[in-house]
Amino acid sequence: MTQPHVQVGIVGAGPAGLLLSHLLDLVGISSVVIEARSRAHVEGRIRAGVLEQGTVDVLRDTGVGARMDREGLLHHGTILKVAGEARRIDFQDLVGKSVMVYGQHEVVKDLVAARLAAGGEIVFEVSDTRIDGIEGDAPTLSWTQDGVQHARRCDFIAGCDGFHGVSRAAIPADVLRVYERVYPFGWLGILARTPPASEELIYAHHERGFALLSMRSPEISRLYLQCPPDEDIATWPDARIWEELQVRLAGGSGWRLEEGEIVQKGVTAMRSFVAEPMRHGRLFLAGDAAHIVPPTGAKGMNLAVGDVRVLARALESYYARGSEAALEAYSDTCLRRIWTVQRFSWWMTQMLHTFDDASPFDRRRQLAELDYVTTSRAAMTTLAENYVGLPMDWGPA
Ligand code: RFL
Ligand code: PHB
Repeated sequence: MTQPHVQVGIVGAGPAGLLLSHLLDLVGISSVVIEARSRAHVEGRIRAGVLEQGTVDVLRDTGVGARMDREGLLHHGTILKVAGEARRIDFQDLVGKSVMVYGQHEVVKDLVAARLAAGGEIVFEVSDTRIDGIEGDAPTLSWTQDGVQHARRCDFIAGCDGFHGVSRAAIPADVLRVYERVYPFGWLGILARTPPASEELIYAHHERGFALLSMRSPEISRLYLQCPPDEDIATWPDARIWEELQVRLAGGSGWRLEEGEIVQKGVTAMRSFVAEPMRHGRLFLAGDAAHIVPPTGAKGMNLAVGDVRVLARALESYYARGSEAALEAYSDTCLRRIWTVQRFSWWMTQMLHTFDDASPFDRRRQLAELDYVTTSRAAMTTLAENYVGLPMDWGPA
């Protein structure tokens, strides 16, 4: 079916694709977003929960932050717990910034609503997504919906289709370089109907493994346990999950988590991954399509926001002034920030988890690092600066 030309074809209605479409619309650039899953699925997918201050600012400044400001929970610090002893990292005191706890699926809901209210085009439940002609100047985005094939000529295509999408594979194998580290553990995550036992997130290092206390609202807790990467969730009945959380998070301190109904649970494997370059011809990768971080630093969605902000500005400068300089620089601009965040996410991960092959020396060194990072003001400042987020325009001046 022949359809009108669109300036930017966007694959994927996750945070990256939706925010890109929104930012482009604000500067008068047309886009279509195609999405493999249903609207209900993307709006209900429980994932990230922590927004950096820079992400909060982007959402607020572009008119999609009202519900976040009403319902999100502003956090001025976080707690690191080692063998039951809690030590606080005070973001406000150390770096004068905060983070917002607001679910990624809520951000997605707000962005879908904003795009539809502005007359934006989001095509859900597509299959057979194809990207052609990216090495020429008129690429095509094609898909099937309800048995009907569609094709759109575009100026550019943005691959925002996550780690398992098709965009990255459209870059020739001899051009793409991949850097990867797979961790020997995963996270078992639950959503529970119980008030969070702490006002701030608790990152707990325990000899039985890492645990994290997070939240979605004053009534809903989000909790994680380090587990084997291929763990069978069936071996974790609710009672076992609570028992393990009590041990790792409370650590014999007398304080206990309030247990409640577990409404969702699942296991996520953990990896660090970067694909370079993030641009080939007229295709630009953004978000998880180009990189994955382990969740310990709470960075995945924030990196996606950083990428699309850079891409939206580069496209704006192309359409407004005919300049390709920012598009040419897109990959290098994003990668500098991405690698800095990769380093932080890897560092938090190796510091907080237990490793089966750790020697007694490794164990003592890890405990010394945790002690240092929760005692030295310089070390706490480093953690805080990275956790609240590096400036969105991090990179060469
Ligand atoms: P997404 O969200 O994966 O969206 C990609 C979209 O593309 C669609 N798609 C296709 N559409 C059309 N055609 C195709 N062929 C397609 N193939 C795929 C998919 O259906 C999907 O809708 O990628 P995006 O937009 O780049 O966003 C990235 C974030 O989702 C991700 O980085 C974060 O969730 C990571 N993450 C966290 N990030 C944070 O910033 N803070 C956190 O606290 C945080 N915690 C987490 C996390 C991720 C987790 N999991 C489950 C991976 C905690 C967890 C447990
Ligand atoms: C979450 O609330 O889902 C969450 C919070 C902090 C992290 C990872 C996930 O580091």
